[in-house]
Amino acid sequence: MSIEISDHKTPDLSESPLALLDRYWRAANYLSIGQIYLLDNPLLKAPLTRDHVKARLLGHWGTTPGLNFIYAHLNRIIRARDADILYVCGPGHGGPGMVANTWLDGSYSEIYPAISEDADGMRRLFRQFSFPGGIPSHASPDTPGSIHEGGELGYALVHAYGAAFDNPDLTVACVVGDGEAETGPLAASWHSNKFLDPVRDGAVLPILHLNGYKIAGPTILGRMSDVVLRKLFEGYGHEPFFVEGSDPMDMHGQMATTLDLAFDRIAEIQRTARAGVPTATVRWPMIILRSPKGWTGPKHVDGKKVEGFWRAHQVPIAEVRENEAHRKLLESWMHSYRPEELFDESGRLMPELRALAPDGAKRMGSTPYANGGHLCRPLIRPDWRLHALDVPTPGRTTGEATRALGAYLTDVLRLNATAANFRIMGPDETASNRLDAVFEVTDRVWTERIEPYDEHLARDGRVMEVLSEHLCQGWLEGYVLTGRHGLFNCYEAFVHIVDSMFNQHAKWLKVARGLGWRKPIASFNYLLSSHVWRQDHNGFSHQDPGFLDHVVNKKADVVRVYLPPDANCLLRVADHCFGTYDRINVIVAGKQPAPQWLTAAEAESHCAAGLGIWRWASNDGDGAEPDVVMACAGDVPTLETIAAVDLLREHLPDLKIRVVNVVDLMALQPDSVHPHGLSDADFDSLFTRDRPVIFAFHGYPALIHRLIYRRTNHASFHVRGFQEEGTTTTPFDMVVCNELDRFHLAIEAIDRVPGLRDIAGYAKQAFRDRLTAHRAYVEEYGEDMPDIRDWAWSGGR
Ligand SMILES: Cc1ncc(C[n+]2csc(CCOP(=O)(O)OP(=O)(O)O)c2C)c(N)n1
Ligand SMILES: [Mg+2]
Repeated sequence: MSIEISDHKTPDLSESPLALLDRYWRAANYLSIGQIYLLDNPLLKAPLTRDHVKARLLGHWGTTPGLNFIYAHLNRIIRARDADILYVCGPGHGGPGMVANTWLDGSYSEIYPAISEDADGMRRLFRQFSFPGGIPSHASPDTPGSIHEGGELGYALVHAYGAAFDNPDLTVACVVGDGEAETGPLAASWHSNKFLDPVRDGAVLPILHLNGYKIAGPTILGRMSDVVLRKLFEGYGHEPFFVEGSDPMDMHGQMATTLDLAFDRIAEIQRTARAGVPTATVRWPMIILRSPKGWTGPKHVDGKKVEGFWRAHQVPIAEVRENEAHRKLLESWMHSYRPEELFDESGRLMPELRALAPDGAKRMGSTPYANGGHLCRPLIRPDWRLHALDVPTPGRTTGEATRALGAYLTDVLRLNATAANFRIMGPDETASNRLDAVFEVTDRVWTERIEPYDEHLARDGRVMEVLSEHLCQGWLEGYVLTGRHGLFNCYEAFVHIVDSMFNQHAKWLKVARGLGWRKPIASFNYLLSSHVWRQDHNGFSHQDPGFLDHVVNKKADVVRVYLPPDANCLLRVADHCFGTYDRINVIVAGKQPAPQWLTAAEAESHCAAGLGIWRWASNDGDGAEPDVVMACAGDVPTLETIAAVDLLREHLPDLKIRVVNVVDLMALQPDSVHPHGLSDADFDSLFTRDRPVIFAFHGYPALIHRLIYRRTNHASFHVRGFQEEGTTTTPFDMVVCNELDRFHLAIEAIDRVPGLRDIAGYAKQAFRDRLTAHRAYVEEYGEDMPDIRDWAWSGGR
């Protein structure tokens, strides 16, 4: 077994600025290693013993020295230029580096006073890392200065751009791992620069961390020559600057010069653009930092290459407790940073090093941009009732729910134009989802060439359309995390593309909510339109309501799911969502002309309750229990339910029917599980304790069972929803294919109400006949039967 430690050139202690900066970097590296390894003896004043070392060695060294190098140099830039910089750390597994740096600049101890700026604080800092009861190993919400956990790789650059939009004074320094750069979302993210307006937005400085390796192999970009890399990134619209090597002092020199150049370029681009000088396509600078993975760590361990290789990725010397030789090697590695030159007797950072870090809110660990709630101004919301549709009688007028929302959003954009804190993201579907009224007051952001015949494209638009759900999601995450508001409108089926990003944002919110120092941020709002039931142009590939199943896995505190049955309910729900914080709101609403049910006043009370009996559609109002509850959630299931009730009331006038509509899906869960949940008593009052409930649901039926399985009447719930049957067919045929249509619902009611089956044979047969007629008609004429197309609720209010 053998080990070699990298040579550190001893800087001349008469100390040039860069030699001082090198010392600062060594301090961050020392603290990073301490976090991975040590329980005690933080300053190594005593010989390192077994008991000083953690039993389980967890963390990532390989990326960390590079992250620390960048951090130290950004500190210099902030001081020199009084810059506002947010550090987004793509390889978030380098958490020890982020934590070390925020401890060095004092931010950490201000937030967590127990981790004080002395030897005892350093001991606690080391101990807590990746330790039960302590902090996680990544740049998680616990980490000051972070808006980006970086656990699931791929989203660094898109978060950085989201943060930079509408923040003209901010520069986001975004470190992208070269492995991370192989992910789909990151690969798409390079195009974000086409959506950045140098006049009203801040800047993003991508720093590609080309340490050559991932966990266990080389990276694609790492093996490309500089010539090829330059072409690649020029193609993406960047001007790449290379910083390459391993000699620390040489690298400090290169990095300082290059960062100065990059910040000069950014300033020049912004100055020119803000002075109104027309510019050709802007070429934003970026840095390609080619440095060894595990830089300054052991070169070889047990004869195997570590520094400059993937073996440096996690814990480079593994058997430190059991193997005394390994322990000695760790000790000499840590001593190679010469802690006595970095920290005074009491464990405080030497004052000349502390002076290198910025002060107050300029510190990257304390910037308010990384704690967006501090900057968040409530969205000014118009009165949604101004956009409400007139509904004199339920089910007799038609309207397009999302079109009404578009008009409301237009007002939102107008009212918040000065605050410049609201954006709408979507993969090319704003108009298709019928939100196009917004183009009366804004445009799509576009900084590329604009042709005279193009429509609604402008550098300063507030609608962001790119055919990448990853970018839409990530931009909006970055935007709300830095204190703004927005809406992501998406086809329902394709929002699955960001399942995983949704997960990560939900996890972030869950943890952030438990940290008193993180201020609430605006909720992330989804509008899922072009939903499963009305994919008239597209068919099976576009028919999938499963995002809801995915969403409800997450902590009840964080997620809300709304299924407004008509336009007025959609307006009320959306308006509510825009006033909420620290949540993910998912709204599913159709864009097609559909019957309208509730007046604005009715929508207000119905949506406030989350669910309720629709008295006008029910006939059990005489105090007796109903024979059957017809329940529904979602616009199309609501239509089919009301139509089924119409049929049942016509054919079986003595049947006592109660109609319950559910807008807020989470209300179905018990109040012990979800804050919006109904008490068991209230649930039983609505759905009865033992009457059959025919539930027509927008999504997969199992989800309803999952939400209500603890309820008294669960055994009597018969849920119909999407059965994975789909194609390009008529709207009514879609529901028939999935047995969610009015006839199947009515037949189910007959089958489930005790005694009814025996006396309702004629009605049942009539309904079956209609289904047979439907099949023949659609296959003959390619559209729904006239009595289906023209159906309207025959009752009143
Ligand atoms: C999406 C995703 N896939 C896989 C992983 C597992 N993983 C963690 S680190 C890593 C390698 C990262 O390499 P790179 O981005 O080059 O980071 P660095 O070399 O700076 O550590 C992988 C694959 C992950 N975190 N996220
Ligand atoms: Mg790498």
